[in-house]
Amino acid sequence: FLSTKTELGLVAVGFSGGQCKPGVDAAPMALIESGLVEQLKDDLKYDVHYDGQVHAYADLMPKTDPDYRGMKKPKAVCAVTKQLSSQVYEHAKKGRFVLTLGGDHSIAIGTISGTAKAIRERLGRDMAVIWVDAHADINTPETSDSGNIHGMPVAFLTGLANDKPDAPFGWLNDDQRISPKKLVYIGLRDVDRGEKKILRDNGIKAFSMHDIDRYGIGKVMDMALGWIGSDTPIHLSFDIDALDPMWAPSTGTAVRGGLTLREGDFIAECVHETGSLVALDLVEVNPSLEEQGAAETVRAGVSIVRSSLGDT
Ligand code: EXY
Ligand code: MN
Ligand code: MN
Ligand code: MN
Repeated sequence: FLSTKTELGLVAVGFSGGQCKPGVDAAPMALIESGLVEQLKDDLKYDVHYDGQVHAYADLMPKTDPDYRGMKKPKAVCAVTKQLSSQVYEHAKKGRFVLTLGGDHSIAIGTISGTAKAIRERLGRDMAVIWVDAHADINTPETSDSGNIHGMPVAFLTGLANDKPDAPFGWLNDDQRISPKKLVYIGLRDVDRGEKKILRDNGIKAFSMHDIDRYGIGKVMDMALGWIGSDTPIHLSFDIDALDPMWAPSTGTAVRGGLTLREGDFIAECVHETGSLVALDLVEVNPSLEEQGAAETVRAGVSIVRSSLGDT
């Protein structure tokens, strides 16, 4: 589904407005300073297209940003995701693999909408999404208790939460959305009551930690990829909090009982092996939360990216 196997567009997104803890905006720089770009070029032989900056979108930040439908910072998240959507789209429409380093998970509204639109235009195909996370991030503004938009991106991307054309997320069109039938979760263990109902009512495929304990990660990946079907472009959205805090402690909403780093890498390797992966988000690394665990968490993030891009 890519123009060549080696063209890669990199977007660094220093944005933390989808949740309340500062520091997640520093992740792209921490990942890049640990040598990620050189590794992609020198070890994995990618032709990396990177504008050399961590985007903070300061010029897009509104003067005032009152809550709307209970959402916190709706204008800021809207402006950033809309801009990011076109950045990702520009890479994807040239047939490049798109790697986005976040940032909190609200940025997936931008990344997935960008690839979904480009894949439809280039290939006439609907894209699948594999969402690896402790959380389902599928609250609507109305079901959310926190109002944090990083707990809502999937609801907007699937059209389960909508917004009027003139409202913050009114910019999202059908050609930028994904079908709930083409969405698969892996790693869930902290899902809100309202989210569970949404997953059930819409027949959304989800593999929780319980399923991973029962079947093992190998069988779960067979089932997850079987659900999507071969020959379908895949966008992988990887929240570092899917990993157990033992491997990734420095993240805003850590939940115990998660994936080992090896299981996370295995998921990434399996998705890479399909040959259908067109984009990857790595989100929610927050180097400022844990003095001890920050370096460990950044290393885990680098490992997931490398595994997704064919490192073995
Ligand atoms: N479900 C909770 C909420 O909506 O606030 C927690 C969401 C955490 C989201 C993290 C990024 O994956
Ligand atoms: Mn090139
Ligand atoms: Mn998430
Ligand atoms: Mn999460």
